[in-house]
Amino acid sequence: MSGGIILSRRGLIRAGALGAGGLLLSGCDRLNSSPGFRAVLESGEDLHKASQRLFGRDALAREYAPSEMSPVFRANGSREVADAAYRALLAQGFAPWTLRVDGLVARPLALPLAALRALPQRQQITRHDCVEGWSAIGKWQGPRLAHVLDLARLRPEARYLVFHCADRIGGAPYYESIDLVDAFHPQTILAWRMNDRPLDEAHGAPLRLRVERQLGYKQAKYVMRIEARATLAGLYGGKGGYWEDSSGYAWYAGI
Ligand SMILES: Nc1nc2c(c(=O)[nH]1)N[C@H]1C(S)=C(S)[C@@H](COP(=O)(O)O)O[C@H]1N2
Ligand SMILES: [Mo]
Repeated sequence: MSGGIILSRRGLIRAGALGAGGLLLSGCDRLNSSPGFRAVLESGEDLHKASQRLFGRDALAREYAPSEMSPVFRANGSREVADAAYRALLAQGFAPWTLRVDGLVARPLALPLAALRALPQRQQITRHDCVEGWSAIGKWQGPRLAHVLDLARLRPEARYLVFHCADRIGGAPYYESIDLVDAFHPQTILAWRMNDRPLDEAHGAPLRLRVERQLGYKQAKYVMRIEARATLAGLYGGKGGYWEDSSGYAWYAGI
């Protein structure tokens, strides 16, 4: 596969033919043509998002040197998963596990870990910031989410990617979601490796999202399924994530 793919009003197009100017134009184009643009600017959270999008759509999160990696990277939220099917997969080293990619895609996928490892890999050393007041610098490796979406062929109606996780908190399933700008950002990866080792259970084995320009709770662990959707309405509490639904955390948690 050559080049990346990006969103335009007409759907997905190859980035190679456009260059950076084209990327920027298609971003502004998309915002301005969106019927809700004015309404979007009226809320504080969306203003934050809009300004990050207009002025730094493709800006990269800072990456660090190996010497700056935290000696300890704490685990937070779920550290173990109770689900019986998950425990059976863990016991088998996730050999029978597949990542399901479905919803608004032309080609639903079931990708084993070996397939994710065989895709071109990205490695990045970044800082994870949790709203609870701690940070840690770690190294992440995996394929770009963009690459997986390219294989699944998003349909033009798709606007969000939902990450369905294996764990529950207080009975409610953990889930998270991002929009297509973050989905196709170069640092957005499906990490199966952390600090040069396969992810352990505490940090989200076998696969987690790294969406580096957002806060810790967006970094979904134990990702079992990625669902492409046109809207977040009608899904659990409708706010696009476990913490968004349960505690009013911002959906767009840009840093
Ligand atoms: N599935 C799932 N993903 C999750 C959580 C969780 O409880 N379950 N906690 C979130 C929060 S609040 C943080 S800070 C990070 C913690 O990641 P870590 O355990 O690797 O430090 O994962 C995020 N992703
Ligand atoms: Mo967090």
